[in-house]
Amino acid sequence: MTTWLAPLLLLLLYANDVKAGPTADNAIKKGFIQCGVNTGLAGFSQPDRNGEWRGLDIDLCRAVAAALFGDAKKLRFTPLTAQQRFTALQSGEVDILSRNTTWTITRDTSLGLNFAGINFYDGQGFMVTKKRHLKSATQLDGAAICVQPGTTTELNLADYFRANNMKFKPVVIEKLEEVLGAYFAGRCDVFTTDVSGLVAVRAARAANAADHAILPEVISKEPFGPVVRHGDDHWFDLVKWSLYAMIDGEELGLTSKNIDRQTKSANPVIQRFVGAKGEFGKMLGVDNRWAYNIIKQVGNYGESFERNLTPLGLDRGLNQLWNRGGLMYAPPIR
Ligand SMILES: N[C@@H](CCC(=O)N[C@@H](CS)C(=O)NCC(=O)O)C(=O)O
Repeated sequence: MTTWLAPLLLLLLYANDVKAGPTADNAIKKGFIQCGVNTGLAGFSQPDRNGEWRGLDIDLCRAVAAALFGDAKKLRFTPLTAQQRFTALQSGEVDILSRNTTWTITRDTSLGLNFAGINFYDGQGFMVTKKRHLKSATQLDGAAICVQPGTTTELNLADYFRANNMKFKPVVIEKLEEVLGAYFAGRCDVFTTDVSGLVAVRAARAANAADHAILPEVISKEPFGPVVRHGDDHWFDLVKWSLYAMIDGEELGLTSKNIDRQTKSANPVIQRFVGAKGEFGKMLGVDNRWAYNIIKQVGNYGESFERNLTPLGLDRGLNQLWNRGGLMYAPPIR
């Protein structure tokens, strides 16, 4: 075969036969996507009174289901502790992990996983009871600190105390219920996790939220994102672009309320987004209305944030769009 023919054939093969990949094929066969989520963290992933899972991380899974099936409901959830989550993904028990999981080089490489983007920028903080009258994390020398294992939290904690030449007594408990129980019962002086987690548990689990203070120090970078296994690039692409569609949708001013009207827009950027122009869905191995379905059924990133996180008192901060002073930035759909 001439040397130029092989790449040409390969290109033709790919151009004509784009699929959503084995994970998607399997999900289609099952009729749903299995989504690994938090066992119960307000704003991110928690069942409501009717047993419906709600939260920013739930919406991400709903977006992928909307893109793949045209139906955001074709989902099942597996609640996972920090320690269980990566094995559940590696073993194929879940198709996607969407659970306040920090993107690190170790997880992205040696665990055999891929982070499909960032859906929340956070950092680690400390919560204490107000009656201790603490003003700063630099006053925590000798403290007993409640922390969950298998987290970046546990590792950053050790780094921070070493770097500041302080000692601490780790109280390491796997289950969220139990670690919080230990903190609220006074078995530790401090509870440490991502600031969003502190805000969520203070709002949703403390007997009296006003009794607890979050100290001003933020000791790490915690970029959270959805995670997939190595080895299925098509699935990786679909998850990545489902998140991007939520962010691009917000940037374009497309909401669950106005998207139907906007399908008639003369703006070519919007025409591409809703699938009126181009074959972007086909390139992903799904329907060309994939992004329309996401916005219609789930909403844009800002809508998801406002529905899930604003009620807890979290502001957009770093999670604002890039053109409004934040870091949320998605590549163009074109
Ligand atoms: N972002 C950190 C920490 C994530 C984490 O698991 N945080 C705890 C504390 S809020 C949690 O979500 N626990 C809930 C559970 O174990 O189900 C990581 O990826 O390691």
